[in-house]
Amino acid sequence: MNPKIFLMFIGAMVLLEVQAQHISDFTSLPGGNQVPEFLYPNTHTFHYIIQHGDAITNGTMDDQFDFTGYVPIGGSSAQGYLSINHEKTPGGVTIFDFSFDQTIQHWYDTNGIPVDFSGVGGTSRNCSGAVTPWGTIVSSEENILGDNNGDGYNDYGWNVEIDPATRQIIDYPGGLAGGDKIWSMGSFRHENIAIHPNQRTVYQGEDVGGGHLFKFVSDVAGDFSSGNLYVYVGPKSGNGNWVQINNTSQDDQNTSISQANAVGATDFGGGEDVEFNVLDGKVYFAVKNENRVYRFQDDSPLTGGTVTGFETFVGGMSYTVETSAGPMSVNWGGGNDNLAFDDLGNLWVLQDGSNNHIWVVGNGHTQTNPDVRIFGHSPAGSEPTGITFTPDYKYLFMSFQHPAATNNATAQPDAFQQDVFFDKDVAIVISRKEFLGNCHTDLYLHYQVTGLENHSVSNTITNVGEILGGANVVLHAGDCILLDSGFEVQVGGEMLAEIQGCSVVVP
Ligand SMILES: [Ca+2]
Ligand SMILES: [Ca+2]
Ligand SMILES: [Ca+2]
Ligand SMILES: [Ca+2]
Repeated sequence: MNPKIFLMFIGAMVLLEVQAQHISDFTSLPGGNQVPEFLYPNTHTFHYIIQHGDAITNGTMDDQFDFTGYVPIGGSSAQGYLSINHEKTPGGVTIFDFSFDQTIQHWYDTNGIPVDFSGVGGTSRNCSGAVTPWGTIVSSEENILGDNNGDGYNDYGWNVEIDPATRQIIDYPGGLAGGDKIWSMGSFRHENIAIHPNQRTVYQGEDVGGGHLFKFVSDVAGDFSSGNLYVYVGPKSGNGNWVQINNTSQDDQNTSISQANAVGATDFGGGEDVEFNVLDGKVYFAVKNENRVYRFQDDSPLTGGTVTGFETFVGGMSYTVETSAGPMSVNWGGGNDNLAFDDLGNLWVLQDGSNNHIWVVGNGHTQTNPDVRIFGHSPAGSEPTGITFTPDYKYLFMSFQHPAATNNATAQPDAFQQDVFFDKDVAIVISRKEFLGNCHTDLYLHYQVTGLENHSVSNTITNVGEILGGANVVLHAGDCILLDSGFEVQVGGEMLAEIQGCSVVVP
């Protein structure tokens, strides 16, 4: 058979094999103290996106990276925007056009532009946030300040919605002219929002000691300009209620905290991310100073109603993680912060505190039958922040906030062999090796054709393109196999190599 065709078959096998690999397929790292390097599984790789001080359009990239949101265009996993929060005062958000080159498996960020918040008096401590199903970004202010600028609204303490294409904040009817914060969701130290699939219900935690858990239900799907606001009243184990508070007038919107206290809202020790799990229909809520992630069922998402089954999902204890060197007991520690579900229902938990691990809690985990692994260790001095995925869940976007300047002694090569120093705020993309940087390991392919046993011709591929001829072929870093559509194995061809992830084992 045509050697070129046969190698295309092997290429097809690579694709088939890698499709079976999910970003959550990895062996747990051991627990441990932070080191200057970013530690992650050897099945995965990362690629540098942008660091504090890098040039962007009309200036340089600000620091204190927090929510790192990929906004797909039309559901694409290759074309979108990347939005990075700056958790500082004055705060900020920088948004990039962001696209993926399939041939060399490389993400490109261009047109980095800071959002102009001057029309709403600026922002403070843009912490976590959300990507909406309708393609906007919500950035959450983790600070509150009264109305010093005299526009009638507290100066800080709101969510704000941004169109990533224009880098403009959304202007709702009423409110301020030219752009608003999301006044109807109330004023407090916001961490993020979690949006129910009904596109009306939003859950939001308050990041302060004695903070509360809120639910907002918009009047119209995909439109945050008006709706009802509720706060959770009940135990942290068992059943409770949503109690409505006022959010119509400016005074209502400025006084969410005092209203919540007046109705006996439940206090939490620092509410961090909330996420909705589409697989079980439950809401998950990280509380950093209680060292755990809770979950509960919201019985009536479109009204107030009741909450049932409030319980600790994960945290507050030690877990046995199965590392390549055997089992190891690791304490969950404090500071569970940002959350994200992948499409298999695994909960990714970023830890701001203790050893600043990136945890993955398996779908089906319970406290009596745990399924907990450690995906990564954030570099010394930093906390991991983010995170979001592409819609195909092959790529994870995140940042490291405030790494130690002394990490500059150690370079780590990324998927494109670029030396990265984790010594200042940085955003990265993480993936399995086969999906990023074009498998930067050499591949050795061997095949046999009936009647032409043991071809001894070898061929080295030096450029991206089709493989022409040769029985033994070595692919080097940066090489690429292009497959013809509709390719099939021809009579006489026999497969003698086994594909394992990014490498090929010759029997
Ligand atoms: Ca104001
Ligand atoms: Ca307005
Ligand atoms: Ca926070
Ligand atoms: Ca946070």
